[in-house]
Amino acid sequence: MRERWLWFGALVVAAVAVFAGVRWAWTENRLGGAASPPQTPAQVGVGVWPSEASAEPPGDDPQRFARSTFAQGLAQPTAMAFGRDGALYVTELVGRVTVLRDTDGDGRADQASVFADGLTDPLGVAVLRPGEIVVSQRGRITRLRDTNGDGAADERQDIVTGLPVGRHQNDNVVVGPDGRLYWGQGSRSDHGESGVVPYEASILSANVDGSDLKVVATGLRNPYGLAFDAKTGALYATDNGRDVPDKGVPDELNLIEAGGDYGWPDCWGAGEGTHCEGTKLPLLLLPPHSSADGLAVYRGEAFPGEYQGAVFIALWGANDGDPNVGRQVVVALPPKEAGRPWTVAPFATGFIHPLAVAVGPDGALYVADMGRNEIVRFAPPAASR
Ligand SMILES: [Ca+2]
Ligand SMILES: [Ca+2]
Ligand SMILES: [Ca+2]
Repeated sequence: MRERWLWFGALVVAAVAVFAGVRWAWTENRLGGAASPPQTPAQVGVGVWPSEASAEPPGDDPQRFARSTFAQGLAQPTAMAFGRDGALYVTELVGRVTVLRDTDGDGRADQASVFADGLTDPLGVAVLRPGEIVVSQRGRITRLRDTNGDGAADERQDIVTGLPVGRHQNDNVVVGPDGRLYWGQGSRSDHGESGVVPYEASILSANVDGSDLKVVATGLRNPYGLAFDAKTGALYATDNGRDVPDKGVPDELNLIEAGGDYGWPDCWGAGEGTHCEGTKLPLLLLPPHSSADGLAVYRGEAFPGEYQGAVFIALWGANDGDPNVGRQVVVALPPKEAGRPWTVAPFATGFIHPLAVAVGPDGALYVADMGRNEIVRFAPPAASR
């Protein structure tokens, strides 16, 4: 599988290199940025996995990063978001939202409390303000608030309902720089075999009260993770490639442009399949069936400067259980010079099913491992701080 993948990657690089004549004007492609001219696949370089010869993942090297367990005993954590007060809200697949706090700053949570339960398959959480959150649960976006300061939500309102569900559902949710909510909306089917209904396989946005629901971008089969770059305003989203035909459809990292069509159901990878005309290519191709899911853009100050603007992505792993696919966190780096493709390499291994990634107010990287029911923290070793 790996050799076949490397061949595929090499062919993609060769094909793109032949046609790459126009610089990737990425600053023009930011969501809400200046209108960009129509792009054809030939105009963009697509990064492929892995971009470098394999070295020890930096997150596995204790000389470079201190790895510790921030919290254990969760129940299938799916998404994480920090509040301004440093509290970490974690959705768990059992239907719960747990709040974790590290009150003494030792990098280990010492308080855990249930903020809400009775939710259905929550896969996303965004913090509006301390004590007020938005959760993406199956078919609904729900706003929850703790009005009396006891640490548990006592107000609950479904602000968007009737979202399409099936094979996938609405995924993670974030607050954009414009104050609106943005979330990924997965497809009901693998490749459109049961038709495509409005809103499915897209990036959606609404006001924080649920009004003014809009489609931001289309053609994303299951955009599980999305994140804004706090510095540039760019919006990134992962996507899980279709299963049929089972010949190695890659997962993706995408830069989301308003109005963009990202190819699903018919077009995938770097212009494979059919009906690719006018669709947006991904920034990066990731291994087929790796399940590229949660992601975070690094703008903290703790990590070495080379990680500024890096996108950390959790690869959950193969749903057929193949232990050699995914099950790691990778780091995608923007090109150092315009016109070059993004690069991607392993960052850390040793997970069962990493799913969510967040950057803390301390600049550390937090990874929720759904397989181990724990949250792992990566920080520079104390000696180098
Ligand atoms: Ca602590
Ligand atoms: Ca309360
Ligand atoms: Ca795509």
